[in-house]
Amino acid sequence: MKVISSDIVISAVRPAQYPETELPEFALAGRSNVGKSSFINKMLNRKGLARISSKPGKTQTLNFYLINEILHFVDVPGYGYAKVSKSERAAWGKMIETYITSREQLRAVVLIVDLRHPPTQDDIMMYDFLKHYEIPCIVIATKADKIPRGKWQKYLKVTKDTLDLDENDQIVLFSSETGEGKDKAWSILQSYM
Ligand SMILES: Nc1nc2c(ncn2[C@@H]2O[C@H](COP(=O)(O)OP(=O)(O)OP(=O)(O)O)[C@@H](O)[C@H]2O)c(=O)[nH]1
Ligand SMILES: [Mg+2]
Repeated sequence: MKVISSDIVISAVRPAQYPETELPEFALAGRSNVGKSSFINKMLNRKGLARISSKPGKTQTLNFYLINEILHFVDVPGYGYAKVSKSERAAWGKMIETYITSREQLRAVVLIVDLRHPPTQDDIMMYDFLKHYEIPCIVIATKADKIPRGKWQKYLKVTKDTLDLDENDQIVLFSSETGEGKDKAWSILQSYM
């Protein structure tokens, strides 16, 4: 997809703040600091649109991005960040659950995992949560630039096996540094629109 326009629409914490449209929507989920915001920027060819940080926990709200006036990406705060209080964690869980289970135009969740490491317990929980609610899931194994090309398939298999990936779910090897996987990711997203 050729991205002509992209802009943040709103940072929301509750449903009343979600944009009132019926445009197809894709939400980004993943561990804190895994590269969700970087994925968005790469897909949109926008360096600083979604805020990136070397510190985990940068994204705190549901950030809606409007693309080409025809779809939304929703950047979601990451999970698994240790320095978060119990009550903050519970509030996060509630916010995500409300969004994922109530948003009708949500076409799929893009689950971002780190290709370098087997998916964590939290990643597995998120994947199983999506399966439970029958939300289509597209797995993006990012930071591929940190692994030699010759080992990609081996690492990809570990990712698939650890998540116990469903045959119907697609997985894309990705890098926000090099743009690897970008075209494939777009064509999968478009197949859900
Ligand atoms: N080498 C490399 N670094 C990456 C890649 N994607 C993200 N990073 C780096 O990983 C760090 C975290 O990236 P973010 O995009 O902010 O991660 P996030 O998942 O949005 O983090 P939170 O908002 O805290 O949940 C930054 O230092 C990025 O530059 C990638 O594909 N390759
Ligand atoms: Mg972020």
